[in-house]
Amino acid sequence: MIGTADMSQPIVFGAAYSVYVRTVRLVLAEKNVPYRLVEIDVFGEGGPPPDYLMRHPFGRIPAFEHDGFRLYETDAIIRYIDETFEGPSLIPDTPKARARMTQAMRILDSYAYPSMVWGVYVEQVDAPQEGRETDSAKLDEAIGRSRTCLAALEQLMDDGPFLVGSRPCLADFLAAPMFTYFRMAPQGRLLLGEHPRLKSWLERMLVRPSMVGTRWSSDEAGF
Ligand SMILES: N[C@@H](CCC(=O)N[C@@H](CS)C(=O)NCC(=O)O)C(=O)O
Repeated sequence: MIGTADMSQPIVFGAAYSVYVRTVRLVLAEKNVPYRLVEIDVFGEGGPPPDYLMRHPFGRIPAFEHDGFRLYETDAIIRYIDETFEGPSLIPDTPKARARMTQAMRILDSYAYPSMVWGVYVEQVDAPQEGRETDSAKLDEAIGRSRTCLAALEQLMDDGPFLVGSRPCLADFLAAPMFTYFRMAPQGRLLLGEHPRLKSWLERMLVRPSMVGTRWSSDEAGF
């Protein structure tokens, strides 16, 4: 849900194509919080607009503001949203499940994002579209690392149906945008096919209204 001018509404700074911006928007949508999206393109010529660095000194997206409170780093933003707004909690109830969620989120940030998005999707899909040759050594290495990520996440998932137990949590909304990119790459789709529990998890995630409402590419629809 993207609202119009209400000053108490949270503002998300970023671009719809961004994995991490989408995570913040998913969490807002799941909590049913109206927000404004202010377009910032960090990949445009010249990089992020200079005044954006006041919001995010590292020049990444997203940045966030609510009631004059400014924040960056997706993990901090989504935990703040979960605790501040009403709606279903997206943090598990028990210490063990919370630890598992944090573990999954660190795996996603540290290992899955670089290999599944930058290594597999960007090398196999973006590079040829941009007239650049795929770096096959980089792609091969990323495929190996992606395999490890998939195996680790599927192992944590246990019986599911979500990444940490029976209801969706922050880890699901961090993972879904990354997996959506991964699945758009032929190698990603192939690898996902070897992990049926993660594959059905993604299929369930893709039809959630929050995912449909933040879809940015027609390529992500269809199985
Ligand atoms: N640690 C940051 C990562 C955010 C991030 O890497 N965003 C990407 C877009 S999905 C970005 O801004 N990339 C710009 C760049 O690498 O220069 C967070 O959790 O918010």
